[in-house]
Amino acid sequence: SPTPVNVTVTGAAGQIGYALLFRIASGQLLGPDVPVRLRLLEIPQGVKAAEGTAMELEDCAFPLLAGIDIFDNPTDGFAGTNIGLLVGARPRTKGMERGDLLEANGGIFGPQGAAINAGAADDVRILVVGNPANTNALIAASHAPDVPSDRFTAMTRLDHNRALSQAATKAGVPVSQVRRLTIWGNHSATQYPDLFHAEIDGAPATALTDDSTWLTDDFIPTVATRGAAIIEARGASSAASAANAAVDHVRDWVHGTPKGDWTSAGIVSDGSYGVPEGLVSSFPVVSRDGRWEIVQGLEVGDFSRERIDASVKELVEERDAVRSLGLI
Ligand code: NAX
Repeated sequence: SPTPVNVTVTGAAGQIGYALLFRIASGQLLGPDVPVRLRLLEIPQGVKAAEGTAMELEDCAFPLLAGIDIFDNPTDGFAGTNIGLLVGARPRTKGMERGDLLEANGGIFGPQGAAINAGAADDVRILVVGNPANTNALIAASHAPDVPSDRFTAMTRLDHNRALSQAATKAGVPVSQVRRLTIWGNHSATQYPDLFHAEIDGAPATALTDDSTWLTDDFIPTVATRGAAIIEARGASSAASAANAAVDHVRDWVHGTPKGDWTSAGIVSDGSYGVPEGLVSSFPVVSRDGRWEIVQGLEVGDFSRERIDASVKELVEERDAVRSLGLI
């Protein structure tokens, strides 16, 4: 039987972790023929709850689950890891300034990047979910000089899926008929969900883009502030949908994106579309042979340019802030 793939999940005892681990263990991340060995990484206070989750995972008797180990330090948590889902992060609490938030997360993602550099498998792939996801990915990558930077990604797939769903509802079609939309920039309220290259049932989505009032006043803010709307309604932040997006991201990264379509992911910029090289920004991407590639040659009109630039400006500010804090 094939060698199990080592999957490390940080923040394993949190709510996204709870929604994510069962999907990984059931085979939805890597496919029905690939056994997985889970490595749960928590802070010491989270270990007991992670043990409870591990008991439930055992109780599912998943045929593909080859083992579960629980760690409270990144060195052990990332030893031999092939896929790392970096979910645990320091949330923004009341009265916390952005600098404090970036610094607290630098204290998490710097050491995790160093542990990945020191001990992860040669083929390691990292998805950062914990916020601020783009800049946390940048911090982790900068502490892993021996790992190619294209192995560090940040999750904007939930934003992408939210946008697909909103567009499908507006067009009155099943979500499967909406293709080629893009999330640009930062996973934050400045993100830009772009419908100008989108297709509905194989044709340009002009019915949507021509409705500039809907685009500007409804679609873009609905997608960009969906996380807050979920908190308002549910009394807790997105968890199952975030876990689902993480599964989508890694599955596509490993197995490829469907022909004729693309998706969105936060990846290290090569300078495409005027996004400064080295920033972790969301782009339209396809996955081929296990690597993300930015979709090239898309025309970017003034409406889109302005919004991409605004989100990228925020990424530059976050990068400059973590640089001046000595975190990268
Ligand atoms: P929870 O607070 O439920 O769980 C976080 C878990 O991480 C806790 O169990 C905590 O003990 C653990 N943790 C904290 N520091 C750690 C460290 N250094 N090492 C290992 N574990 C650590 O949060 P949850 O709702 O699961 O959300 C997790 C993160 O995802 C948050 O940062 C959140 O903002 C972010 N999100 C990102 C999304 C995205 O689209 N990129 C969407 C969903 C979500 O908001």
